[in-house]
Amino acid sequence: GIGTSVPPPPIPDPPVASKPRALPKSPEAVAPRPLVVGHDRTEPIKGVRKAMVKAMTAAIKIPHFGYYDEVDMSSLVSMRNELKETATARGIRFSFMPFFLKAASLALGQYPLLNSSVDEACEKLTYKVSHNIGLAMDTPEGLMVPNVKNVQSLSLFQIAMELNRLQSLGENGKLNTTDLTGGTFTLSNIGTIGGTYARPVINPPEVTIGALGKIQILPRFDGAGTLTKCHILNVSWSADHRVIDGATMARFSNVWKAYLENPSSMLLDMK
Ligand code: CAO
Repeated sequence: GIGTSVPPPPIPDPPVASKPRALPKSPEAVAPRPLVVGHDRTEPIKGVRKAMVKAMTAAIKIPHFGYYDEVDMSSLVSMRNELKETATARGIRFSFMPFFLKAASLALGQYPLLNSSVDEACEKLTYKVSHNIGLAMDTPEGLMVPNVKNVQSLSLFQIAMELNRLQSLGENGKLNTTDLTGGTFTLSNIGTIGGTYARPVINPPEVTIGALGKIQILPRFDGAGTLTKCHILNVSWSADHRVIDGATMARFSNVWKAYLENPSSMLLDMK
């Protein structure tokens, strides 16, 4: 009743094992105990979540083509460590995202179809001049997709500065309409949380999205057949199969991957 409090049951001491017990072959049967706390709660879907309902309901009508690959990031991991020191000295956080975005922009230069937009009826394809690359951002308010404008004309450091700005706005719920609209292509670095492969959903009217997994240290054979320690990143692309064929997606992915695997080659093609 009110005012009386039931003390919690004492926590039993763990059993002292005299000799190691063999592991049970299957989980031991435990009588289920109902655990009911509080009441079910219903709330209206609003704000960022409501925007997600609208965008994703439209997106899922698109026939998605999935293409997956792995990228050896070993060279890039050491290059990033060097550049990170310089960037930190300039007061800028420097993650892998500037490389992912720049490599995407360089590859989009070769495959501009993947930087196009389609109208809702899918009757017109617009090739976009700017590479406004969106990044899925996990913010306190939920999923937001701000974009870095004109990645094709920014240096890695300028991309990093812009990402720092967008990230701090995102953390404080202050992203504005300009930052959130006009994207032409999206990357989702879910690898900051974990995972390998994903199945990203296209952000219409864009036609391509890539999801990046967590960079893992794994054994791989090099060209000479020697087993080496590698930093492996998994990428999962989704493309709008109404307008993008699988071969184009695969060729684009190969170019993007080659830039990341040979990061100094990016210097050759950067403007
Ligand atoms: N694998 C391993 N480590 C990674 C990594 C990856 N794929 N990506 C980033 N890291 C590292 C960074 O280098 C950094 O380490 P250092 O301290 O050594 O620099 C650390 O993880 C933290 O990175 P960060 O989060 O500060 O910065 P970021 O630029 O890499 O990522 C952002 C920014 C916005 C992409 C990320 O914060 C985020 O929100 N990710 C989730 C995206 C998401 O929700 N996707 C799903 C969308 S669909 O619902």
